[in-house]
Amino acid sequence: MNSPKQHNEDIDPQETTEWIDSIDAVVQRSGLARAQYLLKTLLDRGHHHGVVMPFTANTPYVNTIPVDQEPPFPGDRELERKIKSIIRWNAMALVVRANRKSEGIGGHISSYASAATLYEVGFNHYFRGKKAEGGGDHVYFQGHSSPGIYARAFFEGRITIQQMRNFRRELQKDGGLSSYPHPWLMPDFWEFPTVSMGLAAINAIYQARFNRYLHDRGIRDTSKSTVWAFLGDGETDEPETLGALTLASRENLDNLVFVVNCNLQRLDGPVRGNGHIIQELEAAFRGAGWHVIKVVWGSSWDPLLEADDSGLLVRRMGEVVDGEYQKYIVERGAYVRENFFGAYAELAKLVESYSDEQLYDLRRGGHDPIKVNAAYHQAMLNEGAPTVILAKTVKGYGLGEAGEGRNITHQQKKLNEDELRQFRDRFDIPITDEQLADAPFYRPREDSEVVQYILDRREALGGFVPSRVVKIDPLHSPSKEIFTEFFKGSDGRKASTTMAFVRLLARLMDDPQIGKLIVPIVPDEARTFGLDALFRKHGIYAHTGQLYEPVDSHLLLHYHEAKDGQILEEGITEAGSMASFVAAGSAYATHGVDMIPFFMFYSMFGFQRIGDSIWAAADMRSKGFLIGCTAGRTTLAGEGLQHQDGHSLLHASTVPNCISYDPAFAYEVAIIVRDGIKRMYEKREDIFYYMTLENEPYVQPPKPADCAEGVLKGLYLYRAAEKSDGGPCVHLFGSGAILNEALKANELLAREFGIASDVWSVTSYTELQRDAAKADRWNSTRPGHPQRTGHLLDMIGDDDDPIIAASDYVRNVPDQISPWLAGRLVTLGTDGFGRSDTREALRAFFGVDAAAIAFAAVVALAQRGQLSESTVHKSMQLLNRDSENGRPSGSDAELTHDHTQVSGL
Ligand SMILES: Cc1ncc(C[n+]2csc(CCOP(=O)(O)OP(=O)(O)O)c2C)c(N)n1
Ligand SMILES: [Mg+2]
Repeated sequence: MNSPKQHNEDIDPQETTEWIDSIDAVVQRSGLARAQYLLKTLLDRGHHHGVVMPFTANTPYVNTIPVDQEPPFPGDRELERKIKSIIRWNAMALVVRANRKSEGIGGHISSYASAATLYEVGFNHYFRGKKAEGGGDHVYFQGHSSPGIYARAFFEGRITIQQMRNFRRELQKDGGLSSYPHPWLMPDFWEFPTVSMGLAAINAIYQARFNRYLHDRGIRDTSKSTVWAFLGDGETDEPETLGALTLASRENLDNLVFVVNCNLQRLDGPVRGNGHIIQELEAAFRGAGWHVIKVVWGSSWDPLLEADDSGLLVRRMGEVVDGEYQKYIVERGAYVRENFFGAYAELAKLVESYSDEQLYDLRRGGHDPIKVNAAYHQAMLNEGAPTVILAKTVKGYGLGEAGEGRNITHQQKKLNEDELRQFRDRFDIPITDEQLADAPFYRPREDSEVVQYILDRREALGGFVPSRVVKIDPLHSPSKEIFTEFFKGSDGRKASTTMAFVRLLARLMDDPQIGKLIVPIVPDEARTFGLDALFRKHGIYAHTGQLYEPVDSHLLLHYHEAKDGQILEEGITEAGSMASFVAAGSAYATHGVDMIPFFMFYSMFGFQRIGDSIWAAADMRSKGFLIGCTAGRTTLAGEGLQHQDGHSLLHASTVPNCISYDPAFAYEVAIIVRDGIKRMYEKREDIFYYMTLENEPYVQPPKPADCAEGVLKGLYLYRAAEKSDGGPCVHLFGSGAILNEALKANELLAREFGIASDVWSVTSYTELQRDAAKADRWNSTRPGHPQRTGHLLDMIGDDDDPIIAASDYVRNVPDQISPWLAGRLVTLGTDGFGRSDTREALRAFFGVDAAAIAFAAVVALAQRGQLSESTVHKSMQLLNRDSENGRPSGSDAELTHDHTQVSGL
């Protein structure tokens, strides 16, 4: 009945024409709404008769906004064209000059060349600066279009010529310009680090949602702010780009606009040579509930489309694949005539009166300010859904032979004199033939019409964009009592560090000063961590409020959503949760308000899964606490290798402004959180915290006196050795839940072998290592001066007793400190894959339990000649060690990795 053949073939053209005439007449007489109603009714009727329409989320391959609905252009087109041309030139010169000076320094010409109109219409008419009502817009610039953004700032007079000369050479004396947007390297300029593809998209979505959250909670009026994200079409292949689209529509984020620059190319070649990236994206975005505006064709196509009565031109537009469209740019007009229009006699006739040159000049929509403005204008009016603008452009626009539309264009860094001449002529840049070879920067005089125009526009729109402004008073830390409660210990009751932390969080949220600034974020694991206790009191944020009665409403701790809810329960998306963390943790800069995010996640699915997003948070100088829960390879029993994290602390050590801790006890957690709030929000350090928490319940001891400094610096003596004169002695380092194993080992060693041991809690090997390395650097340039030691040496000094360091993490974590120790460091860790079993079995298996620690201590002392061979043999029997490999007797020998606990056996 409904074979595809029947869909496509017109078996009765006269009947077809009658139907078309009818709908035309309805549109003319009664308008679009009536036409929509009739068509919908017809479709329903057809459905009733069994006419199944093939599903399509696509509209024809033409502009979404009809010509007669385009608003008048709001600016001076001629002046704006001149400005844009100069910016194009300077952006190109920026890269060309940098690469002449220093071969291989890189930079990109062709991306901005394709996006110039998209940005310039935004700069002149839409992007609102920080002085605008409500604090302005948040604009995510495509990272490698930075040359164009610098060129504009140079035009605006806020980047010097010296900086322009040092593009990508930041280490020069007079400063330079960072390759890509970066709030550390250019802290007054860039707000959002974007160049890791895909992250701008997801971060922009959650930024827009966070703006709503601030509004709904009465913290900031963000009703006037728009979040703009400029993305590449190739970039949409990243899962992060499209992965959170439905959140944006579900939350009705009409404060969000994506602009996808569809130049049909990525780095190596076409994005969808055999298809249509614009159509593919249209379907994805429409399907996800976004408002889609396609900007495919420039105004020069309007008369042709107007004359296309039969719809054949539109059909042809949809037939030609992207790879072929790319070819039309590289070939000349005759090729376009023959291959595009020539496919149908009717189309060939349509352009009979056009010269080849005119055909070649038929522009794409993304290069036409009128079309781009119409799209932005509509995006601003659109309500109830986010908008995406899919703009068709040409990669390397204006580069001509040097790379316009060519596959190599992404890598083009240099132009010869001829190519520069072509560029100059095409954009009418007032640079003489003599100056040309030098590719000089050009800035019109301050009092020129163009400079005044652009400055006036920016003034009217609330100041320059991008600009990063941090204007905030230090926050007063919450009262000490909130924390000291945790110093008392759990009075014989067992509690995990996670339970202690959640109680601390609840207390902080009740604090009159900072309570409302706290943003608990969780990806569907609130119950696992005990965070559900906060649901009822603080509410889960939902813009719509709760539209249903929860099934557990009769329970005290019921699921409770509210418009002013404080908790961000993000569902199963660590990437989305991290994007919320970034938005909250950078609110001090983006909104001038301190928000304190606590993002609690399964530690395995943190650094390992979303490490790049964490790096972006670091780039963005975000503050807050990442809390790796259910941490530790052996402490999370039963879950097996995908869940058991034994390495996140190693990952964390690589992020320069991330302070990481592996606390053992509740009081350590409280000390760390207190200091974190103080350092980040009172002393205004741009750092953030990573803290591992476990779910093993044990008695939480009271805080020993004077340990706070050691907790924060990474190491303190928890239990001093009971030394007998001349008797053997070791240091036992323990972290997190494994500190308890070290304490048990301490007793075992004393009882069975007469070995005294100091037990130290090591809260952070990374902080110890950083501190020691810093002291080394300081000392290296001050020979003959009193040398600095750092906390590790202050504590251990030149004591050469062996150190047995056990943690629930890979051995590389404690190994970080080995260069500074006089005594032998024996590290016990959880290298290799995890497996599911009880804690006891896992700790024995990996060799991080009390027996393994004690055995390692005996062996280390024997190797120094402080114990006899017979003691080693005794310990092997007593501690149940296999004589083959020192591991527990009878344990699985088929290991993927060698977990031998004590090297040198
Ligand atoms: C995650 C990530 N992978 C790879 C790159 C390297 N890279 C930089 S630009 C680019 C091509 C971009 O193509 P597209 O998104 O279409 O942008 P265009 O330059 O065409 O505007 C690539 C692969 C990157 N920046 N980030
Ligand atoms: Mg592209």
